[in-house]
Amino acid sequence: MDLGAHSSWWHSAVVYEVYPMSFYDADGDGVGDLRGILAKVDYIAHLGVDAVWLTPIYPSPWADNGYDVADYLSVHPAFGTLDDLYALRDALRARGIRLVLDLVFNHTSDEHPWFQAARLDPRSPFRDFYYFHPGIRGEGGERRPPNNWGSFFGGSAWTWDEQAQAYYLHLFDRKQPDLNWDHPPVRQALADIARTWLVRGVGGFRLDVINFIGKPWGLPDGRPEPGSAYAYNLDLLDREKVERYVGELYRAVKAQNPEAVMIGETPGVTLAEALRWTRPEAPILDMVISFDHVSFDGEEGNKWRPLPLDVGRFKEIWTRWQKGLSGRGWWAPYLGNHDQPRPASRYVRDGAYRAAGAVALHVLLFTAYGTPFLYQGEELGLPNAGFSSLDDYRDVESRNAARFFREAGMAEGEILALLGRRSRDNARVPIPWTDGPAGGFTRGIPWISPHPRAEELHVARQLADPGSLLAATRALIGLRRAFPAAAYGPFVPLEDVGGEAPPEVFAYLRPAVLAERFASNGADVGPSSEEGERKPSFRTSLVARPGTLLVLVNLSPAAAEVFVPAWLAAHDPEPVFCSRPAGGSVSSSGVFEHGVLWGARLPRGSAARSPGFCGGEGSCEFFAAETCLGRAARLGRATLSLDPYEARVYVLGGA
Ligand code: ISL
Repeated sequence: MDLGAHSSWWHSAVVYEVYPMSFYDADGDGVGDLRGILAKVDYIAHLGVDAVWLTPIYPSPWADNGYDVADYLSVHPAFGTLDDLYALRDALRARGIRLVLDLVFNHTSDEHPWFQAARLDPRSPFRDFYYFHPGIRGEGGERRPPNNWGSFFGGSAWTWDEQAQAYYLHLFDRKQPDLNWDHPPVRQALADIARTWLVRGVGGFRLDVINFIGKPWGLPDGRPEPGSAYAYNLDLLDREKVERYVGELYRAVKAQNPEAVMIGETPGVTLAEALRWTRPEAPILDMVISFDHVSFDGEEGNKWRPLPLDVGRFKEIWTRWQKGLSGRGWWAPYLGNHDQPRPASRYVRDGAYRAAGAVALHVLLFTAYGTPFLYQGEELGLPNAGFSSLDDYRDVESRNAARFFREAGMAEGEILALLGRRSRDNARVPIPWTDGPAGGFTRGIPWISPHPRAEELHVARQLADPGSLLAATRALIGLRRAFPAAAYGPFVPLEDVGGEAPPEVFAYLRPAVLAERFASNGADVGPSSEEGERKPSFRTSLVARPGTLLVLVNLSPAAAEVFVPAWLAAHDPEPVFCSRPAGGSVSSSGVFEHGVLWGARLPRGSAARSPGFCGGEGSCEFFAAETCLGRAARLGRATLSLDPYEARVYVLGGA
């Protein structure tokens, strides 16, 4: 599908996030490495993804698993060499997959030569690369940090440095001093680094916490978090600076390679900002990674005060972003990553339905507007690792939090339960490849305990099982390819065209109308008002072109009824994907778990862009679980009932 002037490869892409420490260890030292990823490149290609985002692979003291960079242009020896990275780049490229690197430009490591020089000498040209401050005097004359900002990893965001005889700012760990983007040489140096990587043939960048670079002038106090001395208010950030500085970097990168993608990780970003920052006519980013849908299940957004899962709220947020960005901006939909709990644990309320729930979540992800991001292990449906001992946790955030909770008098069992739900390590344990020791991840001792359910959910087993989540994930990525409306079509909730769905059922259309309008008039596409959406002319335009999708996903452990308006049902929608729980079994770990029955029917020729997707055959009668597809075929009725965690995708107007 042609997006004209605004068309770019990432609009139809799926990105796979690889966390190198935990992907595959080729040299047996217990830490994953680049040659390990290289060894698994066919596995990545087999998923059908278009790009691999590697989290930081640079030299680093690993205070924050590599997000504390000591040298932006080299490779950490534990990961390999620059040549290993080039070999990986080439192997991916040979399979049509681009390599995206993580640029951590809000801060460096305190072991970066810039910071080393800056802290030693107030006259160093690098002093202004950071935020140094003499501090202020408290009421008793004692020295205090210049403001009340807290570090996201605990305590004050300011640390007194004896060598520098000054405080320095770090929004994250004390070993991650923030860079001062107001200082032009900083912006120059960072742009040079990005350009060097472009020359080295990478396909683009994921920009870590890139909106955090907009520190407000004067570094004013913020509103302290309830019950805390510290402020974390992201609304303090200076949006004007973000636009100016990030826009500058964006243009520098695009001037060198317009094909390079710029993905902004932007905690706290609002929908209005996302629209502004990714508008096709004057973007500063190609897409944003937003946080509303991963912060709604903590009290006041605090991850350590988890709330029971409210699927209705999740649906509201997801729908607001999908609908709000449709045709006007671009999003990076995701359900999990290396910072978040596993989606199969977080969004599936009833553990007995984990398998069906994981497929349902992937239907949401791969029929979402934007560029879906899949994090390693999600294709296996791995739940949270949830260690049984606090000593097993490695993450700086988790360890600091555990210390804080212990000091506050929380019982050990409670802390374990909290970390089991929220720790970033839940998603950072090694990928289980086989049922061998350490899940076949390493022949050495893994740097972090392996997944407790490795034996059950490992790759080899799922590769051999056409009914596995891995197979379903591949089919859904293939489906997204076969029906471009899944990527470009506006997101139209069924309610907007006269249908009805209960709060825990996602029901929406992805009409095949957007692409031309996106191309001809990037800023103004999609339905203009809800009233307009109910008009017959709008309805006609929804289904006028072949390839419009109707998606129904029940994300609750109860059966649900969906009302499909008669005019829509009259278009005789044909099921192309369906899934639902099937029977029940007791897993090897003793957990009762429903199996999942799923089926996909993709059009002929859709394998073309996804080598190997249909086992090399031209047609994509891929995996026909006829009972599932046959049952889903009965859409003639206005009201249909969905099983718990059942998901269906229909195509209207012919495939
Ligand atoms: O992990 C989080 C909360 O537990 C997030 O708030 C996280 O800090 C935020 O998403 C920013 O993440 C990125 O920058 C951090 C790094 O620790 C994360 O791994 C990275 O993804 C600092 O570089």
